[in-house]
Amino acid sequence: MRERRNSKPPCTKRNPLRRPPLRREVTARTLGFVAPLPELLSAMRQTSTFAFSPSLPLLSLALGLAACGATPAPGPNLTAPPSNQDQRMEWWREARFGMFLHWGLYAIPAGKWRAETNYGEWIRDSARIPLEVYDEFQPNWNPVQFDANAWAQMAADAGMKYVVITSKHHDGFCLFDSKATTWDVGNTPHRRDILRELADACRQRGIVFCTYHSIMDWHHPDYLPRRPWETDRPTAGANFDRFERYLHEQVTEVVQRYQPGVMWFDGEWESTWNHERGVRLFNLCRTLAPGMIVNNRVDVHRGGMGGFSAANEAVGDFHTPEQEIPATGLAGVDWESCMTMNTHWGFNAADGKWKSTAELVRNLIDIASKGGNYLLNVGPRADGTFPKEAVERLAQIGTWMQQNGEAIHGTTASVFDSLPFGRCTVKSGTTTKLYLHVFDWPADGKLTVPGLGSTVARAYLLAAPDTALAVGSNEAGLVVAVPNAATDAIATVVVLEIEGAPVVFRTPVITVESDSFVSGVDVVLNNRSPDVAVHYSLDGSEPSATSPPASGPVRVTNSCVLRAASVWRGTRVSAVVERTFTKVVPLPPVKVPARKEGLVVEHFAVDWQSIPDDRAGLIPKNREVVGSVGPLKNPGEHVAFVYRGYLVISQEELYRFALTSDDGSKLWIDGQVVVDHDGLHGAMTKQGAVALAPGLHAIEVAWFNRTGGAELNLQWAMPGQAFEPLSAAVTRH
Ligand code: H79
Repeated sequence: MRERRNSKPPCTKRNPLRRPPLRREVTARTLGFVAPLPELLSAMRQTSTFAFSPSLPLLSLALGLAACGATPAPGPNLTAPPSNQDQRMEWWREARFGMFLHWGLYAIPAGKWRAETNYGEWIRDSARIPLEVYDEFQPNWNPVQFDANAWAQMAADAGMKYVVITSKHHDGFCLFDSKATTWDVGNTPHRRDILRELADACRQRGIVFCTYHSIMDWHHPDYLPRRPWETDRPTAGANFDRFERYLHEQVTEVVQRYQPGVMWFDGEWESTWNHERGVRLFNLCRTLAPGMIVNNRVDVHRGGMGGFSAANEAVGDFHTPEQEIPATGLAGVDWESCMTMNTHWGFNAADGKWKSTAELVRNLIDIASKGGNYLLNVGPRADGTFPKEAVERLAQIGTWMQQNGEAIHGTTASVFDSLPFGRCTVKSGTTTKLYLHVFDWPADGKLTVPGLGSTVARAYLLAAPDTALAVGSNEAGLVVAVPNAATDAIATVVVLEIEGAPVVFRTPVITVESDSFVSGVDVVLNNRSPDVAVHYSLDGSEPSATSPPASGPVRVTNSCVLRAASVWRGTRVSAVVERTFTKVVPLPPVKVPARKEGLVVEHFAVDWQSIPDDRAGLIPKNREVVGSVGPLKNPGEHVAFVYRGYLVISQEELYRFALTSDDGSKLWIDGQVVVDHDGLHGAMTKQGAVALAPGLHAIEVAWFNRTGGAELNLQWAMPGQAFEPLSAAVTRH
């Protein structure tokens, strides 16, 4: 439904990542520590000086050392009962900043194959390197300069609180010595267990060690599909169920041996992966380590690189926008933007397009100000060193973080919709701290903060907390007297301390199921700020302090333009928002004789990229009667389904429809397009609405899948009610 915040009115469906955690039987296994004791003891030996370290709550807990008086800092407690999502996410939300590490055999060609120099971790696929040729990299894996302590120290010095490393990327090669394959570091001249060394080095520095594990696997014989160009790799005998067992076995190895704080899946979009397999893998993770965080790519519902599909049943703990920062964050869910430092994930020797330190730090600030995490990538060289450009940038980021880390770690999203000079992060408590990250320093020494009603108890530069700054106000807002020059060219942080929750003059947000209605519609007006009221008008007049206040949902029963603004102490303090509401006349029923229950669905073998207007002449290869539109079971590729029949309407109302599909789909009622969700895309949901009079109404749904993941689901809802699938009882043919 909502691909992004601010797109459509929020639907009434539950947010996928806000769903109550899966309830599973609590057994000794789910609560017990899953690593065998010898491993634990060896971990203890290797980190014995850290027995009291706050970075080891897991060990402390498992071995009963908590009684020694150490207060554990936030960190994953992987054995914690799974019930509390806030508890599970606590360390991760505090962290805000982590390091992504893409390292594997692809670092050896360093992006170059024949004349091309633009490859990365996808090199085997992009350069079409046959398996037996790619296999030749394995004996050449010998990163003699690999120093896990140096890596972990660079992450720590940059202010990063977690590290996510590729236990396996799409090429299938494992950075740990797996019992399930020889396609791993254990079978190289180097032999050292990269993950073990890095996990230990991270824990010694209070960094949470995490792993990236690709579902897609271009090496395992049972993985399907093959790359389209791999015509000489036979698929006969390949068994994807057996691959799934291999995947589970390896994930179990990784979790039990290295106890990652996050399991970061990827490569989930091919046709063989589906929601059921995603749920099984997710449940495996929850069983192995109930406190471990799992990203949304375990399931098939990410809905494009932005990753914000509202599929009801999707599992996963956080969303994963890739190479982008969502314009206004992702409302109401945990999210992390992963981004490269240059333009490649894996090491590419020819890539000179490095982002500046200023851009990287401002990305971190921007993301934190929107309530997300920043996972910044490094692609180490084959010899085990970081590219010098990465080393420099990490050190420079560290310099900024050393001074300003307080304004990032443990903060939450800005309370302002936008600020003219930069960004804001927040630390709440009895005293709330607003961290103003100033990108554009005011030349006149006056920093204006529009829209803040709170009284500021104290203002200061984070770099000079002992010098109080004078605070005044003018008609534009609050004004802080700041030095004439910024202390930091990247971002200078000004701190405002205020008592209690901040009073902010935000423009009201209108939340409503639909802009059209039959009998009436409830409109929620909210400016998300305490002490500031929302006043509205329905007659086109300018809303002011004398207009009625919205103390609850406003019921609209006639066509009108609703206008609303925030009012504080008798004065309008925000811009006006408006929305047009239309009373619609329901479509009359169609006159057809009595019918049998269900819809007719016809299956076609076609190669659509969009739904053609002329579908009448197509010859179906199959036809059946069904009670609902989706879900589908292994529908295959290059297929289209067309559903036709009638809907039984018993109540005159506005009916909302939510159409989820991968690829495109379209819904017509009585010949009118109600949801146009056409085109090639991943699993996403789109809504539409239509007013219907009692009786029968013609319904048609067309859907197609070209290649890859396939999904279709149609749900409908009456005003104020939850979406539900169609059923045989309300369909006819
Ligand atoms: O590991 C790095 C990349 O190698 C990996 N993700 C990061 C963290 C990556 N794999 N593929 N891609 C990035 C790009 C893939 C894009 C697409 Fe799709 C896959 C386009 C169509 C299928 C996923 C599903 C994105 C849109 C729909």
